[in-house]
Amino acid sequence: MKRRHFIKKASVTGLGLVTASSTFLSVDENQEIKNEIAVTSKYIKPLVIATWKTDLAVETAAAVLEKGGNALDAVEQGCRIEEANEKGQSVGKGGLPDRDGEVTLDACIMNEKGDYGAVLGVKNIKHVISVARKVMEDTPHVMLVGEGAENFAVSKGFERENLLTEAAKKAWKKWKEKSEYKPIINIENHDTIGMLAIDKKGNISGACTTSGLAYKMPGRVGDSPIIGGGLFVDNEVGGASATGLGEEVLKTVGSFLIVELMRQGKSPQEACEEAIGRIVNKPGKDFKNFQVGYIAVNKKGETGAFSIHQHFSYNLYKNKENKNIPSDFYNKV
Ligand code: SD4
Repeated sequence: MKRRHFIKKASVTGLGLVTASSTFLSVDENQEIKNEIAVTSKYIKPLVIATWKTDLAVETAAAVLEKGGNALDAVEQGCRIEEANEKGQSVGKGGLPDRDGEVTLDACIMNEKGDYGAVLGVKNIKHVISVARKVMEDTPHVMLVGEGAENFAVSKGFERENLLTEAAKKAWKKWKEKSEYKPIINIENHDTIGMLAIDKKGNISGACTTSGLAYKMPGRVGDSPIIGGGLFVDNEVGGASATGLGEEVLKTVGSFLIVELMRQGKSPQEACEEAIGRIVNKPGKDFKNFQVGYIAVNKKGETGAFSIHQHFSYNLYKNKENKNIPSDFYNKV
């Protein structure tokens, strides 16, 4: 395959260039491609990137941006789609409950000024991403937890509702027969949405919302609502978001790490790969049974994604096209 032809194919199919290029090309050719990509990385704003197959959420966020809306509104509106989707078992209504059968939600949001708001372990309120935004905008705090967060939401006009759907209850009852707690790669972890957007003015915001790990211990909180863990945005540099086993993301402060690596000059792809490396290269770390996936975008609109195992994917809206793209991954054996 001619090199130019190959570049075209990689971008058309959306294959991770790093996988593709390192499979077929020599080191020098890789460098040439990187240079070429850097030169041709001009894109038409806006841009949206989100974890997993989240076509409608990304389309919704993109529609906000195309109408001239700001990145913060876009990520909030996009995440609300997944929170309302009862089929998604890791976010909002329909999310799988904790060991005791209680659905508890975590969410956070960051704007282009570096402001942050989060809610942790919230029951009975579906649109926790919007509650997180209210924490950011209407309180002097950054995090509210449990009952305090729920009461705050109600005081702001959010309605209480039962988040445990029949399908989720059935799955929980089945799980209770054995009550085995094991994080399962890509099964219980396939819906948490982390979303990053760049609006027409070039400002970046991000949001992340989840019901956390299925059948978690009551009170357990993962990375998703924690600044620098499940999400980090710096409008000068870019943003990153995480999905998967939150404990591993938190121990490496994954999203903050990615943004800082980009600040030091790494591309979003290189930064995501290094952040996964920090997890899998720990001495004695057995990463076979858990998944972590990252997405990132920089100020230039270049994006990256990387996971430990296969089958992580992300949606990217760029140059007016919304595509679901398989992520490159570490564990090739
Ligand atoms: C957590 N990172 O609570 C979340 C789980 C997740 O899709 O990503 N689920 O650890």
